[in-house]
Amino acid sequence: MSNVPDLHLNGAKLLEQIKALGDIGVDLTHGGRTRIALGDAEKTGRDQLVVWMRELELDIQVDRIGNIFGSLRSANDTGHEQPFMMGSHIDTVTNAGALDGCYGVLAGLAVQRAYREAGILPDRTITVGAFTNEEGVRYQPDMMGSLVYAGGLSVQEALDTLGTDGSRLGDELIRIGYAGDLEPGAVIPHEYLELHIEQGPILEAENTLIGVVENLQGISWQQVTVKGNANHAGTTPTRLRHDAGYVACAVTTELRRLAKASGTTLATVGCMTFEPNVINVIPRRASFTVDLRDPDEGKLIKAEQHLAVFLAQLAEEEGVSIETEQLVRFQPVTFDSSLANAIEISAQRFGFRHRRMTSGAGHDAQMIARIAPAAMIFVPSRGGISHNPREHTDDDQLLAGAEVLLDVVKRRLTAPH
Ligand code: HGY
Ligand code: MN
Ligand code: MN
Repeated sequence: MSNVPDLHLNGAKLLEQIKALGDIGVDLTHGGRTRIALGDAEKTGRDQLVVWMRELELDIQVDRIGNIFGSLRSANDTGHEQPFMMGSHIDTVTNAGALDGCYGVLAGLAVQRAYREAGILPDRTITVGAFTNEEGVRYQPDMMGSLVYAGGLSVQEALDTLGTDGSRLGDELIRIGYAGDLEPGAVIPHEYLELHIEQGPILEAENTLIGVVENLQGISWQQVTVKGNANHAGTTPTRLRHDAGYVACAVTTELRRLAKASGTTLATVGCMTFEPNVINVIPRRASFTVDLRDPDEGKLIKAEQHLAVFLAQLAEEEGVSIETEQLVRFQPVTFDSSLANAIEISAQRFGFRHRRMTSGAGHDAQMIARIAPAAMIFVPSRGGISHNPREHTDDDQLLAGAEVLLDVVKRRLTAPH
């Protein structure tokens, strides 16, 4: 007789909590919500999550980098059992959708709620984590809380990180009341599973409901600063210019050419500022960011090398100086095949169309994969849109993803392996 418990997902509660969390930090001017890590709106989101964890009578812990954990302990867990962990993040980019990160955290609570509502304890402790600063908008690197948790960045270094606004991360953590005392990584998960929206166009284009995420592409973030000479826009011949603005735009154009030629490398210049930023003055300074990604480490290195050579050439030709600072460098990650197979079997069991795929976006799972078997489940994003107020996944798709999550978890907890 199978000892897999008969559990039921409370879909209405999950959808209600996704909506309620999505209402925190709403930006009525530009749309969406903005809960930048460790800001006031994110604190409100954190507080709301803790209330929902308390309602489930979870054992709540906060670690020194502000990661929040809610555990539904098994009957024989004296506090040291390696939990089955699910999680993601509740911080957002600016004018974000309501699902990125939040869906995975709240679906994890829904799994724990299914046990609570059935009046049973899991055979293994189930922990849900909300990791600090996944987006890396204010403090780099992104996936910071899970990176510290996985031992990839020291707590002290993370706490001393200065934000784009000059604030110190550790001070903000204290200010919002989430400077916990649990040592990050004190509890190593037995396995980790993250449910997330795809944030890309593939599942929708293929009319497929479940993404079995086998791997995640490499990420390289750089800050580039170009120093030229300010001069009069009307009197300075082109050949005499040292135009930092032109250099920044030339790099952006070259990166698009490189990406198209490569076929798999993606290149994004997301931030760009000029000084003095005046209509009739040749920019003396340009500062911009470069986000390069590729599933293949060798191709990512090639893209970085091509950029470095291109910058050196431009500096020579334009008579400017160029400095680069590496903000993030994560190699591609392969997820656990046994967990991926379990996700695929679960999707088959439900009769959901599914396909194996690579994650284009970075996720906390890529960090936890350093210390435990980890994998991800994707559901479709309408129009492939994310990091945008128009981010959307249909309710039945959200619930299908959560059903697969619950199914995989309850079977992993009861299957000897
Ligand atoms: O940048 C990323 O891919 C993630 O959203 N932090
Ligand atoms: Mn995310
Ligand atoms: Mn994101």
